[in-house]
Amino acid sequence: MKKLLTVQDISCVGQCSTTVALPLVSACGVECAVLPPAILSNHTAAGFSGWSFKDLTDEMPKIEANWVREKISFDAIYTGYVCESHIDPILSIVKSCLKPGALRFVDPAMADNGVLYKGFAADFPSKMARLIDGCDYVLPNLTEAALLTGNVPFKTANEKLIEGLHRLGAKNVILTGVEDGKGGLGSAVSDGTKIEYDFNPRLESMFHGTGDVYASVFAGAVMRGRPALEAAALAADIVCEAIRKTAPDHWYGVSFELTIPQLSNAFLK
Ligand code: PXL
Repeated sequence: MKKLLTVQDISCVGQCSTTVALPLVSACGVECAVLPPAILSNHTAAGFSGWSFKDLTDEMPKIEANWVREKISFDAIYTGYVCESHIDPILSIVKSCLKPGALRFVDPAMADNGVLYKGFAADFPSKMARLIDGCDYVLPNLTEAALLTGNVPFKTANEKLIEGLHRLGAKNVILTGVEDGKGGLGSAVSDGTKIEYDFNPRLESMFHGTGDVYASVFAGAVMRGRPALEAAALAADIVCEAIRKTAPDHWYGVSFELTIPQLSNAFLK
């Protein structure tokens, strides 16, 4: 079994970040170790009026030192929602705890719908870019891609965003939220030589946490040997199914839990 380390917060309530990654990566048949660099009472997106935040930056080098002493190493690292103070400790773990040839997945979870999430300074995208340099897969939405590549205000062609992300040092770019002009919504998958697309019919409802579901399934599927476009298509199918299974009055996340049988079935053969 492959062993992946995910580094993103624990939002105790909210169906996002670590509480999504751990079950979904596991459902793919990949061992999922976690390093939460902060614990929040709940996520910071619309609906909640506030949150508690316990930063764990100081713990990160201690955890790393123990892993080094125990000779613990990983086949992949998958980072999600993190803060500026977490970036140097993560880069240190990348150096000390990854096996040769290990994969680096970066979901630059920091913005959506044209704005940075609450709490991030305007220059945060340039800090997040440090994680992208040398990564194997970056999975931004359109807003994150525009902020990372300096292409605001958000009217740039997808191809230019993708080119900018490769220039930041990503080997493969999975750009989400791409439209096909015919009512379809999906992702563009680029390996730097060609761009392929995966589309699904657009679902009208918008839910928080779908980016985390997408990135978790994508990382799990790639670790199980799926080519990037196939992993992207599976991730999108699981997101769509999670949205369909979420009750209309459930407002803070998607019921991804109900897709776990479908996800694990995809890895039976
Ligand atoms: O889903 C991304 C995410 C993760 N963690 C926290 C968040 C968000 C998005 O708002 O607030 C704490």
